[in-house]
Amino acid sequence: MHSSEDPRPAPADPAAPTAPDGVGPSVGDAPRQPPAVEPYRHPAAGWGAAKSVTKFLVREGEYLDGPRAIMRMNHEDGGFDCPGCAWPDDLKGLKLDLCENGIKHVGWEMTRKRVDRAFFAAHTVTELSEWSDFALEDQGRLTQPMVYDPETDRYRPIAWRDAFELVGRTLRELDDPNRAAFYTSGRLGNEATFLYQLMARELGTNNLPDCSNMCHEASGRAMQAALGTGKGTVDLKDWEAADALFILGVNAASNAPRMLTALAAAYERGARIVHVNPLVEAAARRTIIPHDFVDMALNKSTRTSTLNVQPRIGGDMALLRGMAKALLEQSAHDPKALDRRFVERHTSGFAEYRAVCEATSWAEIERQSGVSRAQILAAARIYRDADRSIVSWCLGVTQHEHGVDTVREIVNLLLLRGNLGREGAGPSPVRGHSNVQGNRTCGIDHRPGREFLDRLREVCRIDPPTGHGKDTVATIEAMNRGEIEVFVGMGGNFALAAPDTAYTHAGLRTCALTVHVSTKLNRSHLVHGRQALILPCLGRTEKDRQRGGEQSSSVEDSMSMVHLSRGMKRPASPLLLSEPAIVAGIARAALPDSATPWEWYVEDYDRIRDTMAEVLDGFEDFNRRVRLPLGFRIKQPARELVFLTPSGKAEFSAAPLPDVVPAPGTLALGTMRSHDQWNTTIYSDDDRYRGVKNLRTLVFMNPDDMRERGLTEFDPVDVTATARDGSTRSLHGYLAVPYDIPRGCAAGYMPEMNVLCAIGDHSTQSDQPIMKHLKVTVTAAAARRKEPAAAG
Ligand SMILES: Nc1nc2c(c(=O)[nH]1)N[C@H]1C(S)=C(S)[C@@H](COP(=O)(O)OP(=O)(O)OC[C@H]3O[C@@H](n4cnc5c(=O)[nH]c(N)nc54)[C@H](O)[C@@H]3O)O[C@H]1N2
Ligand SMILES: Nc1nc2c(c(=O)[nH]1)N[C@H]1C(S)=C(S)[C@@H](COP(=O)(O)OP(=O)(O)OC[C@H]3O[C@@H](n4cnc5c(=O)[nH]c(N)nc54)[C@H](O)[C@@H]3O)O[C@H]1N2
Ligand SMILES: [Mo]
Repeated sequence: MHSSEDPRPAPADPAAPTAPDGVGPSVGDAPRQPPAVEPYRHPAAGWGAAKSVTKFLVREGEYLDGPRAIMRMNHEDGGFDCPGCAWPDDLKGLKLDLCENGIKHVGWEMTRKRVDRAFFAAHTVTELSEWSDFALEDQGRLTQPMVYDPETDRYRPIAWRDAFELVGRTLRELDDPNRAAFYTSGRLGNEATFLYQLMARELGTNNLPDCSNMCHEASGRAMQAALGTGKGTVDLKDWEAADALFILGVNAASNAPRMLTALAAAYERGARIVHVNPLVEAAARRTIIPHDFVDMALNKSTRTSTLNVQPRIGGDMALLRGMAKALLEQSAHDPKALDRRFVERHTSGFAEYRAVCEATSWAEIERQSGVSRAQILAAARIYRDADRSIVSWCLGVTQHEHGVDTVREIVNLLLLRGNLGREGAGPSPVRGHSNVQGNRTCGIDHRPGREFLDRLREVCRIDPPTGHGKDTVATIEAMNRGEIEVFVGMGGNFALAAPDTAYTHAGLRTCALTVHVSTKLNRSHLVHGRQALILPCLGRTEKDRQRGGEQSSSVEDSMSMVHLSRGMKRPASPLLLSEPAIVAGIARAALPDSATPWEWYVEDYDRIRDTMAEVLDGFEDFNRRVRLPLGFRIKQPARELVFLTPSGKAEFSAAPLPDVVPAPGTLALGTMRSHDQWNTTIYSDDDRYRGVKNLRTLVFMNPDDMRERGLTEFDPVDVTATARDGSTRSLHGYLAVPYDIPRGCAAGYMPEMNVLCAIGDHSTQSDQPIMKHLKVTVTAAAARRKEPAAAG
């Protein structure tokens, strides 16, 4: 077990689960305790959450600073925005609007532990590569810029000026700017985002891969095509006004915990809530409202679900189509089942859609969804009875081959009853990172629109490239072909978050230079190019002092609210720079003759915002409006029933149903997060709401599927994924865990299981890696081996 004082990795365990090519699964803090699984019988949030937070704060030594900072989080009077998730702030702004995982995430950033030069002097990169991902991040905050020294195989300190010059020179020497790629993880504030994309485009490339490419790319593409907007159209007021909420493919209690408050309030006022998920997650049961300490004291919980539907993995589209079919059938004698006036006035393509619904048989719908007709009718009835419905979704819907078609089916269903452009109704994707939506709004897009580029050209006086750049998957493929020489990661942990771990690592190692702007040490620093830099930056909780005084950055939440975030803590080290300052430093070095006033921008972020106001739609009067108590909401034409689509109307989509039924002997496996992790950051090996303790290397399986394979609880198994191109990837020694999941389906944790996601297995609709639908076989581990077997 790794304790905080002992930075050494756990001794190698020969029976430990293994993956190919020495790519080890990342394990949490207590890997050698015996695993346990038992059903979780308590409401979500409440005391379990409070206990877990206390344990975390004590472990992180944040006992003094933690609570005070947390009181400042998400406050209208100028605290910092919770870096945890993209759920919007409580509109009343008065209560403590926070949750267990937000607190952990803030604590993670505010830790007192430090990774200093002495640490890097003491450990070679080869040695650090053997450490678990937990152990790496657990060393604390990075303190100064470091450069890789191949002679000693160590990182050594480098002055900021020299670091910028190294990046600048390497970029200047490229014979083509498209040999560089600039990754963004969704934490980056809007001002830094704007400068970052400006730098890439001034250099001459649209190679702007981002975490959205793995997350909500499908949602953006689908809604753009259907409604002429890449975003959801509702806000929290709509959530408060809805009569029915449909929650698809999101584990809200863990990944958007503040949604629990909205669900409990909705249930209490009589709204119906339907959860669609192969697993019945904690948010589909009961909750104690995360910040309601009175309810906590009384142990008073609220139901958060009317109906739980468990489709097979990938079965959502068939289920939604079944609901639409039911409505259309019923509309013959029930005018409420179909809003004909809305459909006529505001939509296009209805006749084709109706025809495809009629042509799809109930037998096919039941088979593809894995849900009985009776249950589909029950969901359709709730939808029909509600005057105002919201459909909300996350990765369970998007990370599939047919993610775009499924999101379009969500829109189809909403259009049938005119659930758009009015209070309490509409599509509401739950975004991931706290500013991933803002990143797109502010220009991180490898397929930028014409209008945006024209405005950039005019206002910023640069000549931006117009062709499509590379997204995440294309970047990894290009690296492996030797076409990318410089990789810059603005936050995130690309080496672990991206699919096909071994292939991604091979790609990163081909680069001439890898640069990571980070707050903590992670795997991406160890899987490096011939030259490598770690550039440590301020976190969101920290004071950002520039020439013009203390600065704030803006962020946009899942519901298009833009507001300011201001850090309040002393920086973890005096040598940290802000992200805008780092971008400006690199830009100046890479573009010495640039007319962009990089340094001037960084002195006062208001200046960046003034330029953004001229370039970005909906940002007029940015500096004033962003200082309003709750910020401002970006105007959305679709919300006003103005559709920027070719037909000028909302478009139905009549796509055929995909075949998602697993071939005999195979399972559809979805990769997902545990409760105690934040993407690639693992807090512990527990997954409280699913009742799991001390185990991450597991496969959740239907008990009948286990029986069929002669497996019982905790039997070691080999998991082999077969890619479209026929290649296979395996994990060995994972433990089978019986779970309430439909037959033919299985689940396990990201990022460890990225080893199984072939690079070529990305959606032909969105290019998103198909992380929720791996085609796998699970078999008893060969001979219950004692030694790790060679991987296939
Ligand atoms: N605490 C915490 N918060 C986070 C994160 C974190 O790691 N930790 N990550 C952030 C990020 S970047 C993102 S994108 C979001 C992710 O938030 P989620 O989308 O909730 O993330 P996942 O854990 O991948 O879980 C997806 C859910 O989809 C379900 N699912 C799997 N396959 C299917 C399917 O075919 N159909 C349906 N209907 N459901 C399916 C799974 O059972 C699971 O409940 O959360 C954000 N918030
Ligand atoms: N198999 C599988 N793979 C997945 C997914 C899945 O569901 N299944 N989900 C995908 C999704 S939705 C996403 S969004 C990606 C996540 O991919 P990323 O965004 O790349 O990964 P994170 O784990 O969120 O990044 C964590 C790192 O960010 C850095 N960091 C934290 N705060 C800051 C900050 O304020 N500034 C800077 N510069 N750095 C900071 C720290 O160094 C930390 O180590 O993973 C994807 N990968
Ligand atoms: Mo995400």
